[in-house]
Amino acid sequence: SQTYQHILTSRPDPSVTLITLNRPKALNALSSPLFAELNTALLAADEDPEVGAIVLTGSEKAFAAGADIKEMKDKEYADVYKGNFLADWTRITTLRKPVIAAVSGYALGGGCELALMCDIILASPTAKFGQPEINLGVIPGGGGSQRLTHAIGKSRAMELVLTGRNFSAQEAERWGVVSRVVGEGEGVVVKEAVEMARLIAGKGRVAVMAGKEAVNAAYELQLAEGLHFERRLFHGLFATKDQKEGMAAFAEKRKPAFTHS
Ligand code: CO8
Repeated sequence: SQTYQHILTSRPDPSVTLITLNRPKALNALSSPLFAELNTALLAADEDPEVGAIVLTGSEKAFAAGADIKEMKDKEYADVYKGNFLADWTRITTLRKPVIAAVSGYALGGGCELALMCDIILASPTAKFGQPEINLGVIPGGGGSQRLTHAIGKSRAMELVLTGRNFSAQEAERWGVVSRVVGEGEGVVVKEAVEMARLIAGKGRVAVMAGKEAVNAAYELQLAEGLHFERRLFHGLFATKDQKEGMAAFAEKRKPAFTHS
């Protein structure tokens, strides 16, 4: 398997890829070299037929403390515009398989935005989210003004983006940013995220992909179009072996053996 400098990859279960951001000295600050590796690892996991779900995590101290400020500080407008800076930092949103973020410690700026790009966020009680870009004379550049506003509403998003204050795991749970806060303890959030990934990977993968597509459509489409899209995906699943197996297994009072086809 490939070796990386800024991330670690492992297979805690044959059906799950775990990607760990690994720049401990910089609190996992997100740099261009890190994203190049992250994108390679994400794409490899998305294409691996053995893998059904992906977990993205950082360290106990930091999921990621934002984009690498030292890499950014001397950039000029013409550089970032011509080079389309950040354009390839959203590759994770194009994956077909579910990605679960397991967040401990700081998830600030681009770190918060990267978590928001994932399909599900689980948080440790130590998680600290925030969009502190305003303190650096800029604004969020990776969806913080958009995905966060969708998640928590205008007034809260406005407060966070304009004051730059952090918000706690408990606030994130109350506001629906995270699906839940797990129990205390080192490694607990990663363990729970891997367990959830394993559970999802055991479902029919065609249905899982369709479910992800359908929920994501709720962010892009008007209600009538979204409902229509969902209905068509639902109809389409009757062409799969997994639908026949899933419903036959229920009728026969046994566990389904999905073949992802
Ligand atoms: N960039 C570069 N280096 C960083 C970053 C960062 N974002 N965060 C921390 N580091 C480095 C520190 O410089 C320090 O390095 P050194 O030891 O060489 O001085 C090391 O990590 C440890 O950090 P601290 O000593 O500061 O640790 P503390 O525990 O005292 O503080 C904090 C932790 C509060 C998290 C603090 O490090 C901090 O405020 N970091 C910056 C947070 C921030 O402003 N983030 C937003 C960055 S801008 C951004 O993210 C734009 C997003 C663009 C879109 C991205 C799309 C995915």
